[in-house]
Amino acid sequence: MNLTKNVKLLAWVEAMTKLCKPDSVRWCDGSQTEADELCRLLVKGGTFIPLPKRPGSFLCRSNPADVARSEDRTFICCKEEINAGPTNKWADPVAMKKELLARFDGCMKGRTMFVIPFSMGPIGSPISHIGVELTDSPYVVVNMRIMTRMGQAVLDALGNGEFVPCLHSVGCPLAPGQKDVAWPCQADAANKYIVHFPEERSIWSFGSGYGGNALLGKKCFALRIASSMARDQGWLAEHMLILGLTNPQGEKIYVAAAFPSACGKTNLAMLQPSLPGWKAECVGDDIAWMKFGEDGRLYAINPEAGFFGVAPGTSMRTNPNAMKALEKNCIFTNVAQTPDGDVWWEDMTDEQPPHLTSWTNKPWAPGSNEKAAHPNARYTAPISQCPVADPAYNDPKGVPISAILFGGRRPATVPLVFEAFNWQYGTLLGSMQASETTAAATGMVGQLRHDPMAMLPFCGYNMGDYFAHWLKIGRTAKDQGKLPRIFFVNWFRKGHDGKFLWPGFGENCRVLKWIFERVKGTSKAVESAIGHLPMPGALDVTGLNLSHASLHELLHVDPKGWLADIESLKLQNAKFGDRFPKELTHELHELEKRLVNLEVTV
Ligand code: GTP
Ligand code: SPV
Ligand code: MN
Repeated sequence: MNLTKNVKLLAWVEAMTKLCKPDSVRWCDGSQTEADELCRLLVKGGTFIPLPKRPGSFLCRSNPADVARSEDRTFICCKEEINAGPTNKWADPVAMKKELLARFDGCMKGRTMFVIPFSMGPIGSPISHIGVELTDSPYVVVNMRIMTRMGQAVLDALGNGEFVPCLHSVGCPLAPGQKDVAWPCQADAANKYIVHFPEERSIWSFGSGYGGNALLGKKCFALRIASSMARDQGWLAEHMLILGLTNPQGEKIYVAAAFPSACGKTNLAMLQPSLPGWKAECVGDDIAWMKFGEDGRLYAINPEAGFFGVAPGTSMRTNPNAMKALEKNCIFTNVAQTPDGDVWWEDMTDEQPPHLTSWTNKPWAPGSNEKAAHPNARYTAPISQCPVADPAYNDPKGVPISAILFGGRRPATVPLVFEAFNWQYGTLLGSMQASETTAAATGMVGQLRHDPMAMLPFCGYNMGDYFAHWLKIGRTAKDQGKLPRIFFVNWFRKGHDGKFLWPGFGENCRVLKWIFERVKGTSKAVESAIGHLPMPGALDVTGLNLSHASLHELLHVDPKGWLADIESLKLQNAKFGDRFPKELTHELHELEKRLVNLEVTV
């Protein structure tokens, strides 16, 4: 049953049904009854295990070959290769479409094709956009129901309007009578395709059931397709958390922060401040869409309705608000199971349980060579269950952003916090971002890589043009004074002993406090070669067990390290050729000059 008269949607669903040849087609209404029914089916098929201690929650183990985003198999298919740029994998759209048509032909045999209408952003908001995902995975349906606004209400809002078509298949047709496996997917990486056609604004994903590859509203739509829409329409689609920060006097600002995958967005977004009287509230933990308002300020919405968060490391000590959001109605993928039927992951508790079933469904005990949970194990949880959800997370207007933070995992070189001189230089800093790779994508972990604005895997077009777009946003702002201030942060600087110098998590509010006071014009800074650093004493470290030496090291500017970064950056930037904005070449040159001068004085 469907309740839409959208001609384009009906025609597309019919055409894709002919292509994929599912046994049946089911339009999702988004209701609880529907979700319950699908979860029962998933339990019956062995995909889901109910979690008695967490009402409405399930554990799920993926195929071990399908645990993270497949960046190597992610394609941007625009007509001209140059428009995908040197950081994306490009393929000719016609050739790719042919290849995909062959792959999708009959790929849903023996399965149901679900039609999922979803809204990225509050239904009806002028900043929101609608997509429709077709999938043969009920796991995708129940996750999309948490991650987006989904179902009949979206079809009603869509009317005869535009939507982004998103086609997804796990790529495992079933022969008559063939028994399904718990996690169908194409285990061979070469058979996975995460494909974007930015010019026709469509997404085709084949062979993977994993989050970022399969929940197409998220990275595929809200970042890759949306970034190219944003370029055309003068707004920003970014890999950023959004949080509200209130001081003890009750004044409030909103902050957005871009950190690469598994580098601390969720944790900062739900931060429990250690400083008395300060309050942090969460609008979003992964994606921000930002547009100028009538008043000249940049307003952000979170296009998502849930968290698809990294489980390992999440605990009552590090992120109590996430732990509370996980008490019910959640899906846990690739975590470990306790003997009494609950979930566990590394660092969830100080003591490891004596016996577990690992994410690979094997007996596990402390001291085992393998991790109990996969390092990229994830939970799916509704934002409405977060005890510190910001009252405005559903506001169609969005929230005005006062500060933008860039950051990443940098064991050396980058100080705890500093502020850019202005938007143009801040854009340079964003373009210089680098971070150690994490388990969020398949491949090496812990390798330092250049990841501009935390968007390396998510920018849907030439990143040189993306930098130019950032500059244009700054240049064309109605009121330069109302642009967000830009900061750089690094919780991950390590001392000589190889340990993190900064305690992180709830203590990050000390850095946010300095940023808040910079925005309000009340905190002191010293000018350095790289930007404004907290003046000695301006960073509130009262009550922290932090030595003078550690604090000094955290805020130290190391010209040698920076100059080495700049050398490797120049090689990266050269790849963009004339698409790399000359304003940034100029900013980089000025920075280099300041650093050379600093080096001769120290
Ligand atoms: P994606 O969902 O992949 O985009 O990641 P994210 O940026 O939301 O990362 P998340 O907040 O989930 O953090 C990932 C890992 O970094 C977790 O294991 C955290 O425990 C760890 N982490 C987060 N914040 C901090 C911090 O302030 N200090 C330290 N040392 N570790 C942190
Ligand atoms: C990330 O990898 O940045 C994530 C998880 O937020 S995924 O949805 O898989 O992209
Ligand atoms: Mn992310």
